[in-house]
Amino acid sequence: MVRLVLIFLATLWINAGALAAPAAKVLKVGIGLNADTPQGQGIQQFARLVEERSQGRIKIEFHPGGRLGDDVSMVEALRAGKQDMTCPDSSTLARLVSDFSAINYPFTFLSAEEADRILDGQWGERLLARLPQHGLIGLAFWENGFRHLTNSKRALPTLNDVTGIRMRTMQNEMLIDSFRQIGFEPVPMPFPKVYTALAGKVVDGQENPLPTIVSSRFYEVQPYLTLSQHVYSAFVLLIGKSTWDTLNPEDRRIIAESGREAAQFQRRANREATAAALGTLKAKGVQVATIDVRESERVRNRLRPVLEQYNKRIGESTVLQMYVELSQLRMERGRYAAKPAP
Ligand code: KDG
Repeated sequence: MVRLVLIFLATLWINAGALAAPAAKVLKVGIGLNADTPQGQGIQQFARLVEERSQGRIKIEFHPGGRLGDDVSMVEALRAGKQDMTCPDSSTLARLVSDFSAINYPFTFLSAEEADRILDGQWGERLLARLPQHGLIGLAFWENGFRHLTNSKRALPTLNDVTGIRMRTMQNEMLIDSFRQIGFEPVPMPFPKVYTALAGKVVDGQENPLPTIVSSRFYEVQPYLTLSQHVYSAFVLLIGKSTWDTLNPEDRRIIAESGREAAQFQRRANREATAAALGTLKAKGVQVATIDVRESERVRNRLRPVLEQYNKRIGESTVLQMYVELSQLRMERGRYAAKPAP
């Protein structure tokens, strides 16, 4: 009798296990910046949306601060199926699809509104559509922001004499060649190594959006800030294609929709952080110089030979289409967008 009761209880236990919800699918997400930055806040918003909409079927395991590697190595980890998601600067995707360099063309976007319209429109969609053949799914463009220069050697109110300044750059050939053309000594380097390189005087300067200069505490080792707004940088929220292919259509829809919705949240957070960052940097004692519109135009003309070379490498139709859409946008507004305060 006892034996029968035990068998009955064991059957109940096994059936209960079989009826229990299947284990959640865990997506491992790594980024280069800290959790409390707009990029990190965007990932946490994305995680909230995904976990809520999938009713817990999908969980996001978040690794900020470069813990899983730098932008280049994390993109390769997605392609190899060793990591599920990341959010690199778009410039690091140019090694796979050269067209991505066009986003970082110096002095191209005059406002965040222009960037949003181009990146969220057909032009940006066509760029993201080039990623699956490289093992990546681009879910949405997020915002890294307008980039400004810092250095530890001297104030730079113009860029007409930057001889001898070793400038850390992102690992993107167009940017490396552009900084060399301006007169810097470009030093391409993964982001997680930048603070130590600045502190150790391995490089003299770096360039990043103001929220990053604050959140990565570059002001501790960079007394001079030049408000140059020389490049607009976008992030791309990516999921590895091998991960994407394991998801059912409903979960793909949830991931894609949440990535696009979190883009709006992240851009707002980045613009709020940008508005606050300059005051913070001044309060930290950073000496601020501003590149004026005439100087921007002078540098832009000086970069023309480099960009003409990249137009050919990227494909002139991609670059031409970007400028056509920008001109249409500017005509719609009846004016060239004024250069916004950083
Ligand atoms: O993960 C994103 C970061 O690596 C970001 O800071 C990239 O702007 C960037 C840089 O300068 O490397």
